[in-house]
Amino acid sequence: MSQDEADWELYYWKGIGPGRGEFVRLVFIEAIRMSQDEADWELFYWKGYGPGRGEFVRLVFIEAGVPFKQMNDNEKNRELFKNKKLTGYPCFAVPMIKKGDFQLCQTPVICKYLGKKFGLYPETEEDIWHAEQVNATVHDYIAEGRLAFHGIDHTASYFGQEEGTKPYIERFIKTRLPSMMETFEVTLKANGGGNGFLFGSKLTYVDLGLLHILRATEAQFPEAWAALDKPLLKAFKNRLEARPKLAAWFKSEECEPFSGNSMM
Ligand SMILES: N[C@@H](CCC(=O)N[C@@H](CS)C(=O)NCC(=O)O)C(=O)O
Repeated sequence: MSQDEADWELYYWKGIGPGRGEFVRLVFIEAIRMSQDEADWELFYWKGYGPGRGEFVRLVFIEAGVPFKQMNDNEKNRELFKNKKLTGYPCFAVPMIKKGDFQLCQTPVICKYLGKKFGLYPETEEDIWHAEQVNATVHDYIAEGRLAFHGIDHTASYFGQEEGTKPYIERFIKTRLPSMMETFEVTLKANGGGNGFLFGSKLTYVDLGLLHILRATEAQFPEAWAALDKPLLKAFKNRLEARPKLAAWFKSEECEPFSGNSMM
């Protein structure tokens, strides 16, 4: 162990009050807090299977301009999550974010947490709760869409159930897709006519979630998307995709193309 890595020791009296030792203790305590704050954000997710649920989280980091490290070694993640070798606070599945000792999973919860932390968050009490509501609907949509591609066995790969799951995909395209898109269209419209963001006059983590499912829908169901008469949603998607940090990300090599077999 190098000298730098050795544990610091503080020699002081005990039992006669904090004394001058307290000056030193406070410096250590604040330094530890700061080093936690400055620790890198890490995002645990799969690599090579498409943007997946990880993309909801990436878009929040990217729009906020906050650097993050992609922990996307599939073998290591399999060991941690499938073989249950993860230490620290229990997390069921990726995506998971980690900073210092803090780790958190469940995509809608992660996005809300980061949105609040990075200022991509509504301003009023009512908007905060409506944002929560719309965020839940966004994640219902992606979960139902994904399920349609796994109609026979939702824990197995799409490959192996391509034929059997076709009716579920057809039903999703005919029923849930238009119904939920209509809900998103009118939700957008409810905020001053629908030419800005979902809530108030600032972008939030929910706008980014909606952007992702619109992109996933277009990629997965190009015909249904083209036929969809939802002018506000389509303009919203174009507007958000053109934001400089997001546009740069979508063009980058690191941004994975949609897999085409589960909206992911
Ligand atoms: N409800 C969770 C679902 C997480 C989830 O299903 N993650 C997928 C990747 S998108 C996974 O790796 N699942 C492994 C498993 O369910 O064991 C969320 O929104 O984060």
